[in-house]
Amino acid sequence: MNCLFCRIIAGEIPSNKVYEDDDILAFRDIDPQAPTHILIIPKKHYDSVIDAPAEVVGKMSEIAKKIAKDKGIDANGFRMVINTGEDGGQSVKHLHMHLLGGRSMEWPPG
Ligand code: DGP
Repeated sequence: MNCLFCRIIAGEIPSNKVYEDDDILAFRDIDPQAPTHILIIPKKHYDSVIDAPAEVVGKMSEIAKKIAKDKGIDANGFRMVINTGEDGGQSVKHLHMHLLGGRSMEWPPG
């Protein structure tokens, strides 16, 4: 298995888990870009959002909202980001959603 996130799901690589069910795992990003930076991933491997069914992306969104509430970043606001492909800045080729919060971010301006 050479997919990094599949190895995290399998427990071969440790992670700081914040949520897990039969379909979804969420864990803290190793290189946080905000005070709260959590990755939400499906346990079934999809290279990117292009390959994933709507139900999977929908469930990831619901879990992200739940975690945002649990972590107390819902009141001030947060971001849910899915980087896709080369130009989208996707470095790990296993679908993942970034949940970022805890301070305002610089983009978009204003
Ligand atoms: P992206 O650039 O959208 O593909 O985001 C990949 C993220 O994965 C990036 O923010 C750093 C994170 N990451 C990479 N390797 C590991 C790891 O081994 N453990 C954890 N927790 N996060 C990782």
